[in-house]
Amino acid sequence: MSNLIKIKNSSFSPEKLKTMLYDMMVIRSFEETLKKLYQQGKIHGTMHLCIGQEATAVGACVPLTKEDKITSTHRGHGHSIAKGTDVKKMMAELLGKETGYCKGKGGSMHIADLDIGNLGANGIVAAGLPLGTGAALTSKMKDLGYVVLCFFGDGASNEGAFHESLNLASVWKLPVIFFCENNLYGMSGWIKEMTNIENIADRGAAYGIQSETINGNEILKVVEATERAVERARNGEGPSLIEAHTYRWEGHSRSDARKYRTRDEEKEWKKQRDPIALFKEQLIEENIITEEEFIELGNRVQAEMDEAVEFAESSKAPDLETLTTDIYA
Ligand SMILES: Cc1ncc(C[n+]2csc(CCOP(=O)(O)OP(=O)(O)O)c2C)c(N)n1
Repeated sequence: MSNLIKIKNSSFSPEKLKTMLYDMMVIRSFEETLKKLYQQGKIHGTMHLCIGQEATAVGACVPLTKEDKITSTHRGHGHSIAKGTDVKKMMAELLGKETGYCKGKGGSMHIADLDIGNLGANGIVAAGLPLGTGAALTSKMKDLGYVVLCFFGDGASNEGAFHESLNLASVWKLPVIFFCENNLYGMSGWIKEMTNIENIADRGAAYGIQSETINGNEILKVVEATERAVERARNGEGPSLIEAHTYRWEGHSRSDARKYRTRDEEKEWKKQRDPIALFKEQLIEENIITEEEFIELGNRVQAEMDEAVEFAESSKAPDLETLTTDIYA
């Protein structure tokens, strides 16, 4: 615990700190619920879960306003929830119902909500970076004042789109934050076999971008680093690259037997570095919440999830006649 940022020195009210914990718990509960619904055959296709990565999603969105934007990845449920995307409409989308964000025709990887600055999840690895860079260019050229934060994975940092985006964002001094969730694996590819550098953040130097590597499982460290980057962006000092170390507890997608890593490694991350447990302990240690209040938060999360499932299950499936509407190919 000694390495954690002291809450008493942080600028957040107890209420705000509890909201951060609550939001992380909602993300985990949302995905635990998806797992069950998937097993019951109520969710079709696949999905990519971010259980274990809740602190990066929530922490990175805390310093953003509603007007600021995010772009996400194929592993986007947590990012969306952290930015304020409606959980009920997300649940309906995953269950393929017409009350979902894409009327039930997009599923897990196509959730966006422009009203709250969520420019969307994306099935194409690294595609969120040029999209976010473009949105940041718009912000700068039209003097709109918003900042864009692009989530991406360690695997995505090997794509050309990553390098082109960083280069242009730097040259044009765009208000964009490149936020890498380094969870050690891209599908079954271990980072040490995929890159020959110590830190992905080191790549920022090649483009003249302010970069740092942080512990992505400690939410306040994520918040602090993102705050610094947001301030730079708002001051016209251009982009930043943040590499946050974290871990996805589940497989890459539902069909992954996780043969490329050991069960001991997984256990170690779950036991020692669970972002929710770490933050909860910290809040209890510093008398921000009690064990009873934590249980109460858990009950509230469960009620929110039950409501979302009820909403999704009682919603209508799209009519067959709409099969070819809203299609852009
Ligand atoms: C351009 C492109 N190449 C390959 C794929 C297949 N693919 C989907 S996810 C993934 C791994 C991405 O790893 P990373 O960026 O580290 O994100 P993580 O899954 O770890 O969150 C790959 C290779 C894809 N969807 N798009």
